[in-house]
Amino acid sequence: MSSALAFPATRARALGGSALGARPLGARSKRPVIASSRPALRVARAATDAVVDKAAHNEEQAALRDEMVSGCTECTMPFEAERASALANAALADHSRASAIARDADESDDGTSKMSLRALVVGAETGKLARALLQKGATHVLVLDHSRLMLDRAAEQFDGTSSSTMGNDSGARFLRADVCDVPAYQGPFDAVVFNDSLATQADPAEALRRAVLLTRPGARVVVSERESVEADEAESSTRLDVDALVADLPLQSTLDSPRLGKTMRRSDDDRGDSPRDESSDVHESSFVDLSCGSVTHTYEVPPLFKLRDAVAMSAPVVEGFGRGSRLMGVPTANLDVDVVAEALEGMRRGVYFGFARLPDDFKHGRWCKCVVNVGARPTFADGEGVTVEVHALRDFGRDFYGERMDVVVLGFLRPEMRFDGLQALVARIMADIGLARGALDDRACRERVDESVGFQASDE
Ligand code: ADP
Ligand code: RBF
Ligand code: MG
Repeated sequence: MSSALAFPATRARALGGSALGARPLGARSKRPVIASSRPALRVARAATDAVVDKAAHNEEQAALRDEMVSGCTECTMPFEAERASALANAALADHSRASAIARDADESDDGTSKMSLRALVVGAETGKLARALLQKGATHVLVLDHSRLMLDRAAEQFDGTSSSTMGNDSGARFLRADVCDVPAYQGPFDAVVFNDSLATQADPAEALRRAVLLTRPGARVVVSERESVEADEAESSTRLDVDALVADLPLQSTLDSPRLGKTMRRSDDDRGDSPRDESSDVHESSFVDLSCGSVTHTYEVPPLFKLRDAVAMSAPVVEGFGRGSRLMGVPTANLDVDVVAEALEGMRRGVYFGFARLPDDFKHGRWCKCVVNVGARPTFADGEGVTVEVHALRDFGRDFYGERMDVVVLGFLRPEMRFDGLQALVARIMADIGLARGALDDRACRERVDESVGFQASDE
């Protein structure tokens, strides 16, 4: 069964300037060739090379969708309402923030909640999903699409509705933009839904990474791709491997390693040391729902990115690249990687938080908070090789090359990624530092360190 939606003539309603056309570094990206059940898109994919220009790709997608919309006065999407409802449930149902908001609303005198729940929808379609999200508890929904006409159509869902969902502060907003170009201040989001849009991104892996970076701990990430019921074998076999795309992202899914785990233990996880059933974990966080003509995957950003086990490292501080992260305002003590090689095993590239100290320094011997980057600095062309860089959140007032540094890594913040320049990287590092401070202030986190490593963390 499918519901029909009549589209009357429309006027431009999409908000904001075009974020399309901004060409980030590395705009040329490999795009998988994916078959689509929609003829227009299939033609577009077949016609392009594997290597495409992102801006051109987005313009092409926009044109195709504009054409699709302008060519239909009555648009029928299979399972439109059912699918919107199922996706909104996946994004919000049992969401701890959604229940907190409901509690908050219950407790407030006028029944309105002061808390917000922000959702990001990538792929406007007919606007039904944005509407379902608002009905099911989201307070803000930002809808992205490359096609202005598609956004206009989706926005029409909200014409004539009560002003309570269309005020400046809450409700749905429509933005013609690429998900990779959404500025951090639009978030953080509690839910992100790729609404049949991931496969048509210029670089699906990068789009997912960027989206996850816009989320807050505990957020849901839902990826749903439409698939025709009569999908043949060839079509099913070229389906996006979403689980593979999220493999490097801090999403709750499978356990990569029993020691560090891709899955960071939830702060409220009371399963203690009881053995985890790995297979059931997979199904809890990621499932494929073939109803409503879609394949849907649901993931969760761990509420607190705590590692299952703390990782202790102790190594001399060596010279880095001399580029001077101090110029960035973020000096990083580079640890001798040969000395910490064993600890690094099983740690994936990315940004971590924990505590650090200079054990041989009387004045600075106490533990202080730190952020740690384990990675290859893809923003810069300074070559291969993983480095371990520790930025201590303390003013030492001096350099300490050659001295031993102890580090206890407690949590994972995000995967390492390539930024469009120094400014963007520094802005993100500042956000990392904020998140790390918050996580390390958490009493449970500190107590766990005290227990597992046997030290009393300084209050700095
Ligand atoms: P390099 O490229 O040689 O690593 P950086 O510009 O990253 O140079 O500076 C790092 C050096 O700054 C460290 O090796 C250390 O001696 C010093 N330093 C001073 N304060 C800090 C701090 N808070 N965190 C890390 N390193 C610091
Ligand atoms: N470099 C990157 O290229 N991408 C990153 O995502 C990245 N994240 C970092 C996060 C933190 C908290 C720190 C301290 C460094 C990070 N770096 C990253 C490394 C940075 O490029 C490096 O410190 C400087 O280039 C100096 O070597
Ligand atoms: Mg350094």
